[in-house]
Amino acid sequence: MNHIAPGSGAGTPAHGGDFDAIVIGAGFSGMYLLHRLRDQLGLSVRVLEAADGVGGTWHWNRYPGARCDSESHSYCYYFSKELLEEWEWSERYPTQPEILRYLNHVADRFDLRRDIALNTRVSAARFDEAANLWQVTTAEGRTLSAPFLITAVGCLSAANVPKIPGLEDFAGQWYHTGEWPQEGVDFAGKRVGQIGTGSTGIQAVPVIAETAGHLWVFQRTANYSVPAHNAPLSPEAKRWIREHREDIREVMTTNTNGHPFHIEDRSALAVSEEERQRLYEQAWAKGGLQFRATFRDLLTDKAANDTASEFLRAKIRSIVKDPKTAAILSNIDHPYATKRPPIDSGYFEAFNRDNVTLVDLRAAPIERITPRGIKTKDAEYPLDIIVFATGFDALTGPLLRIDIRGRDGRTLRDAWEAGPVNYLGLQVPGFPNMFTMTGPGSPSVLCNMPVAIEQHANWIADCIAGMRAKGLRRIEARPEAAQTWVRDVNAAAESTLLPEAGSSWYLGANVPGKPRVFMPYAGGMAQYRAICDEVARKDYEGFALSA
Ligand code: NA7
Repeated sequence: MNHIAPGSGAGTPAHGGDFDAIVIGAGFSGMYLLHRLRDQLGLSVRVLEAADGVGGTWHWNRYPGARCDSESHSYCYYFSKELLEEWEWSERYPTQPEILRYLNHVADRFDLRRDIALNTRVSAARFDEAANLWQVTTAEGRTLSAPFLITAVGCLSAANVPKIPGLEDFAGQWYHTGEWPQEGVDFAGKRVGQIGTGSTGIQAVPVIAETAGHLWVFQRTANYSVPAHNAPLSPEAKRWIREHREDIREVMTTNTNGHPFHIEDRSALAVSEEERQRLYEQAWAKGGLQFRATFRDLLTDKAANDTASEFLRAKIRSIVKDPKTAAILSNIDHPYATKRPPIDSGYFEAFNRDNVTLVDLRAAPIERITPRGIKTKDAEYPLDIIVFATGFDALTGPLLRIDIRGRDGRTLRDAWEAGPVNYLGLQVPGFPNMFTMTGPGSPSVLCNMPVAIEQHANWIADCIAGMRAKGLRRIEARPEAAQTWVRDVNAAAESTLLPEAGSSWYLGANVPGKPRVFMPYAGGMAQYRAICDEVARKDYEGFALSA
């Protein structure tokens, strides 16, 4: 069936375009948008997806140990009571295969597939001002049009493979964790080198170590990690979740980070040393991202943060038996949680295995990749497989790799030359009727993603519905509103310790040449939600609307 042609929507659109809306991406965002716009607003919608299946991030990230760091009962849609009731998660943190099964279930449950064109990569999108239509071109050269274009391309979907000289000559196999082969990779008995110790690398190490002959972990920046304490959900836990859905939703949609827990309203500096250690031990035993919530000022007060950072460094030293390895792993150059804090299942413990060796790239950087393996300043490591757990060109990358052109042919790349400029993280001035889901300038990656996604999709759908009701055809962020918002985004970041992590992908620092701008909105999801609601209530203040 050719899913790309107009078909199953609500009849021929009156505006002359092929569809009422085109959505790029069929992950959590794109699928909910499709349901919201098609089934609740009655629009004709086409979702274009590069992969051969739905799932977005969870389609691509199949690396060993891939698992979500949000707890399963919070990492799902809440828009449908029936969906919530019929799906039961099996573990505290969902594995990639389980999330993918869930998203496929959603696709079937809401009959989404008939409006999703798979294997369809969008290469360009151009706004035709006279026709008031977005012309969207696919990699195969087909063009589709619609008045509304919504990018649901994900925040972490443009893989970052560092340009290390010699990679093309490597005689073994190499893989990026975010573009993992569907058939998997057999590490049994192999000499494996993994570059990168972010959330992904920290998940992958213990699993790769189980079968690899030997694993060398190439660490540039040491990282904190808190145990996930993952386990199957007990029948009692499942029942509790079933019985408290509304309470869980309430917490997730009213707190700063979209997770099902509140940040404790106490300062790390207001309790005794003994009490602080007790609370940290308690949080460590509980595990997970919630560790951050032990005190309210861990991300705003350096002295408070130091207490958590030191506690976590001491934990590394107590777990890792070889003192030299422990020293390199705990020599961390940034305050805890100023980079995205990983959680793990046996990461530091893996360095106690005979077949795992840490390589300190700070002491001896990688010089090149040779046909045999990785050569650092000190030594050459012969390898059969290299795993790049080197992250993503985050937030702006997935948008900028599409040739997006707004009014007067201006490219998004040009508009964002000095860093992303937009209003509420939702619209870029000069790019009318284009909405970005969980892009830069929105809480996105600082929030539990499905919560951020439902808020965005609902706001966008309500906006489009309101426009249609009033006979309005165009909405565009005003440049002055965007300038103010960019200042607000910067001010929100500056009021935290987040910009202190020099190598953070939040700042774009992991991609050479990328403008160093703190990209997500750090003012918290609750505040962001309130701002968006207020803008809508004031007839979309800051946007220009026209017929
Ligand atoms: P991250 O968090 O960006 O981590 C990437 C890791 O790769 C990090 O340790 C980097 O070190 C390292 N890296 C990147 N380029 C190089 C080069 N050239 N040489 C050596 N090491 C390098 O990506 P993840 O995939 O782990 O996590 C992304 C998000 O996915 C995560 O935060 C969750 O939100 C889910 P660096 O720190 O830059 O020195």
